[in-house]
Amino acid sequence: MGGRRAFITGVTGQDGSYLAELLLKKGYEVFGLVRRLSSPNMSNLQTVREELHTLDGDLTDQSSLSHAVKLADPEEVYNLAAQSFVATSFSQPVLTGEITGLGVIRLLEAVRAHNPSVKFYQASSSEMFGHIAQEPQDETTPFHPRSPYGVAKVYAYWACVNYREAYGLPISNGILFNHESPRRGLEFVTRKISDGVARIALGKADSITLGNLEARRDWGYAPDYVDLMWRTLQQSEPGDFVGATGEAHTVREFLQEAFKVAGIENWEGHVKTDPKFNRPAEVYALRGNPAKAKRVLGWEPKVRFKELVRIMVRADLERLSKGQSGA
Ligand code: NAP
Ligand code: G4F
Repeated sequence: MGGRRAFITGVTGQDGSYLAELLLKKGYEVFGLVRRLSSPNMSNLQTVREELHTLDGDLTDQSSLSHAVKLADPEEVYNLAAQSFVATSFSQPVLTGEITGLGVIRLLEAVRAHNPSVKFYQASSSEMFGHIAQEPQDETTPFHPRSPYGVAKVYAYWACVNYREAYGLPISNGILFNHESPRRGLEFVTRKISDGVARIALGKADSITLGNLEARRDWGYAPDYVDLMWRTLQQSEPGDFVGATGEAHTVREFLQEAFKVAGIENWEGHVKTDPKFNRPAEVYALRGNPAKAKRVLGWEPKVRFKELVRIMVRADLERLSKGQSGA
């Protein structure tokens, strides 16, 4: 008690849970927004349950956000909540716009009314680059989103820039490239692969079915990226920062490496493809240039591709061999 106060939306998600751990270790008092679900989803918060203050609320409900911000009375706000799965944004585009786009304006309004000096971090995304205009992408690369999710993130990004310019609020965007971990949702491709490969290795499944194996991503490790978020809000001036490894690999390469970690040869026989996993518009390749984050924030990702794959496959092997089926 008595340390700096931070408020995290999306605290039950991958990044929110790692960020809560990081801030608690730094001595912050941490408040996390949790929405009501029919089955509570607190599995990522096992390490912080005792210390974390949870507050009820939802990014689609203005009054709950205003109330939560007032109760938390934070110096730093990290807006990580979103409908974050690109494929679902095609089947639920309006909901995605409500949460991932308009939800940000609702939270900005709650913060502006409560205390305009609060430092605000927005979880912007490399999905905004979409149909890429240059390689690698940095803070100056134009946006061309390819999904309702990407469109909503562009709206949210510009809302943050606009509130910074219009009202002088200390708002920053982290434009983060894909980052993964054993806490990644099972529907995202890296976790679908690490979970699938572990099941095959343990004799619980025979194959994995995927979409586009040639898609290329700049994959990093989530705990490295929450450190970037914190560093961003320690600056005296707000700004926008790309977080990336600078290295890109295909889904096929991720598969190859994951089967290697599990000691399985002839991996192609265990992989099927189904066009139902293809997207109406695909982001074929993303690779970031994190030079500004390195120069200004002193940030560099520690975990690289092969180690990331090893961490994820080993974690799923361990979880499944203990007979735990959930994430
Ligand atoms: P995630 O695991 O999907 O977590 C999303 C969080 O948002 C969950 O806590 C979820 O709560 C919450 N949420 C969803 N709808 C909500 C609503 N209506 N009201 C309040 N909370 C709501 O995502 P992540 O990977 O940690 O990513 C964190 C943020 O960074 C997201 O904004 C994502 O779009 C962005 N981002 C992620 C990456 C990446 O590679 N991971 C890269 C760039 C940007 P429930 O648990 O209740 O569902
Ligand atoms: O793992 P993905 O679903 O992640 P995606 O679409 O890159 O989005 C993630 O990263 C963004 C940052 O750029 C975040 F903003 C966003 O919130 C999310 O965290 O898919 C990665 C690639 C895609 O090209 C997809 O088409 O993998 C390809 N893929 C191939 N087969 C598949 C599959 N993706 C999924 N989810 N499932 C498949 O079976």
